[in-house]
Order: sequence, then structure tokens, then C-alpha cells
Amino acid sequence: MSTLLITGGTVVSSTGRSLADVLVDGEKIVAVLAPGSTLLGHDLAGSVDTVIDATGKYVVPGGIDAHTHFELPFGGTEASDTFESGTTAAAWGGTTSVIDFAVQTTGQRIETGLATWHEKAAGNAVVDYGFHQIIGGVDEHSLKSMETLLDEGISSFKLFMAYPGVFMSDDAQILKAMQKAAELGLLTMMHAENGPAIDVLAQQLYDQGKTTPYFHGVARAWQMEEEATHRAIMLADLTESPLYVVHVSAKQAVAQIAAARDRGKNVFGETCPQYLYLSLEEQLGATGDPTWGDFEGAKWVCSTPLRSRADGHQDAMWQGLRTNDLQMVSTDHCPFCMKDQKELGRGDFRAIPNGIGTIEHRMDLMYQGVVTGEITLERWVELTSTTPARMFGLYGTKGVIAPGADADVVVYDPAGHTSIGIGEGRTHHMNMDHSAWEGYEIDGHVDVVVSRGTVLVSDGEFHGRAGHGNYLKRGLTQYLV
Ligand code: DUC
Ligand code: ZN
Ligand code: ZN
Ligand code: ZN
Repeated sequence: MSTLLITGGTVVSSTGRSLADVLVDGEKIVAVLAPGSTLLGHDLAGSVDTVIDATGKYVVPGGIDAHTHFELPFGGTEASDTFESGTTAAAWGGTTSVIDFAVQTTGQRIETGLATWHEKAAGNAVVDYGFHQIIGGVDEHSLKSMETLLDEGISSFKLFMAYPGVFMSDDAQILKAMQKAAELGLLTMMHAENGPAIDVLAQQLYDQGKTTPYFHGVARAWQMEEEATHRAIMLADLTESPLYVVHVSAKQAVAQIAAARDRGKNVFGETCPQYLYLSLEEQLGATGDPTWGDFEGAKWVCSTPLRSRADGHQDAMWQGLRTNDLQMVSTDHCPFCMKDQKELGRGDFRAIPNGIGTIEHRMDLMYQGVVTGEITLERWVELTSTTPARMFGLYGTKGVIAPGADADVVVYDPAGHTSIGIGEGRTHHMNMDHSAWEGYEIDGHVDVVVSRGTVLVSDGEFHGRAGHGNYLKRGLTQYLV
């Protein structure tokens, strides 16, 4: 077992910061000490195998991205990051745990879908990984199978109110699944968009010759998100099932979540960096065609969609993060290349695979919110690590720098600089031929990344390996009121 000392840095938690040294023995943190402490008369720096000098830097718990889709079959193709490439990118970006979505498609058994996901991940992940379960077909079989999820280390499952015929559950199915979830203590995650109505709007736009990627966002109007969020909250209320709304992008949906929380309900919301930084206006402007956009806009096609900055959606997401009406920032990492993937929707926005790849940039993009004064340093840690751990039953092992926790630690350098580029100056490691974040600049950078005591990234070099990542058996959510 090797020992490691991270010395001289400012250790940041969700509740405060202090100058401290972090001592790691094997895979665990064993002590957080006053700077320069000796232990039982031993000079620590001289006694350990490795010393990491974090002077002038922040020492934070490794990031937890609780919403990723590696190898997701979608839109006639498959998300382009494997567990190996996706978790490699995660490690580069200071994310040391991911929670991916195992998929049960309609007609399939949950056990079959879950086994497939274990096969994809085992031996390939660079960082630790857990699963949520997508339930694509609520029927008597899947309701029965929900009873075994917790034994499998899965305490949360996702339903879709969108994508009729693919993943969508109707209200009757949602009601039954939520009743079961309430009985079992499972957390229901909801993709809240009114899919059938969106499909009608999309068809009408297409029939009018409005076929460019921009119209993806027009069809998926905010009313579709607000309505579905409200409906999900009411069904959760009725069934007394806690509810976690994924990828919130409309300010009206945040208001629905806030109102439920004000009534004391266990309703939670997640947003993603794309809904904080990117907008429908920029998507259009970036394409060079200010009217309907051109196919470049496909880079930013995701669901829920990017929304209008003029209408204040981005400001509302930051505000929700400050007021805790939104509790977490995940990526919904769902990368597709332009070539052969996004291009499937040239001439018909409905056929563009939905998704943006951000797993490598989440910690950086959210740190930029600290730089610009949108959130505090402590809130950055809370949104990206501590709350994800609590929400999804990992806290104590993950999400905190404390004795007994896994030694998942990121040294973040506020004096550095990160510039996101592609092509000649490619700076990311996601398996994509473009980046939704090209040209973004961050006033800081991920310096050292440690996962269970193993240094994965330091001095701009990668030391990780496929198979280092372990499967995380998760417990029940630790976040309920
Ligand atoms: N949204 C996306 O952007 N991609 C995958 C699925 C989803 O809901
Ligand atoms: Zn979704
Ligand atoms: Zn998703
Ligand atoms: Zn550095």
C-alpha cells in the first residue's frame, strides 16, 4: 500500500475552506491535518511515498458526474464514447466517479439491459462508476424487477415523458412506477418534456420546410418542459415518491420545482453546463445564418434544448443553483460525432441524434462560475461532488475529503488556464470530431487527479488505466427532507 501527502493546499468542502494537509494510505484518506503537522513524531513529507505540493491551489473532492450516457443506442446510432474513452476524459477533467444509465428498452427485461451495461463497463472504466436504471417499458415484469435494483446497488431509475415509441412512459405507467418507487425507497428521475406534443410540433415545422437544427429547439418549446415538470411533480406528490428532474433548462420548470420545494416536497432539479452557458441565439449566430441557421447548429442539438438567453433562462439556472432550487450540475454527457452521426439529420432536424459531450469540462466550466461570481467556491464543490454523492447514496465514501473516505482528490490551480479546442489544437479527450465548447476559456485548471489513492493525472500527463475504475454499489439517497 502506498502513501501520499497532499500538502500546502486549501482544502475546500461544501461548508468551508481551510489550509490543510491530506494524508492518504492506500485507497483511503486517513487524516486531514494542520499544515506541516507531524504524526506521532514523524515528519510526514519525509515518511510518505509521494508528496504533492498544492501550495496556492485548491484541494477538492473528486468530481461526481451523475448523468452520463456511454455507448447509448439512440437515433439509429450509438453515443461515441465508450466506458474507456468517456472515463478517460472524465479523469482528465477532475471527475473521479460517474453514474451512467443502464438501459432497458421497450420489450426487453431490466435484468438483460443491466447485464449489458455491466459488460460494457467491466474492465474498461478508468474511474469508478455506478448505474441508474432507465426503465423503457413499465409493465408487470419491470415493476417486479424494480424490487431487485437496490440489491444490485441501484437506488435510482429514470423514466421518460418524451420519445414516444422509444423510451416514453405514459401517465399510467409513470404512476405505477412511482408507487413502486415509494414502496422501495427508490429515487425517480424524470426526463420531463411532453413528447407526443413535441412530435406534432416537429412534424408541422418539417412540413413547412423548417428542417435545420435550430427548429429542434423551437419544437421543444419551454411550455413542453414546464407542463411535463408540473405533471411529474403532481404524480410524485400523489404517490409520495421523491422526484429528481434531470437536465432542467426552462426557467418555468425551475419555478415548478421551486414551488414544490416551498410546499416541503422531496423534489430536486439538475441542470447542465450547456443550459448555463449556451443559448438558442448563439446556436443560431454561430452558424452564420441568422434566420434559420445551418447544419453547424447540429453540434448543440440536445434535449431538453438550448433556450433563449433574451428570455432569461440561463440567468434563472444560475439563480436556481444559488437558491438550491436546483441542487446539482451533471453533464448529460451524450456525445455524437458530426460525421456519420449528427449528419443523419441533415435535411431533417428530427433525425439528429440528441446530445452534447461535456464530461471533461464540467469541473472547469463550473469553476468559471466561481471566477465570475455566480457561485461560491464551496457551492462549486457542493454542486459537482458533495450533493451528487448524497443524492445518489455514495456520501462518506465519495463527495468529501475526510478520514475514511475514498482518496478521490483533485488539486485545482486557480492561477492556471484552460482553453478548450479541437482540430490542430485539440485539447479534449472525448471521442468526438468537434466540441460544443470550442473557444471556451477557463481561468483555472485541473492540476492533479487522484482516484482511490492512485494518481491519474499530474503535470499534464495521464497515468490512468482501463480497469482501475470499480463498480459502485450505491445505497438509498441521503438527501431527503
Ligand atoms: N437527451 C439528450 O440530449 N441525449 C440523450 C437523451 C436525452 O434525453
Ligand atoms: Zn433525458
Ligand atoms: Zn440523459
Ligand atoms: Zn498545473
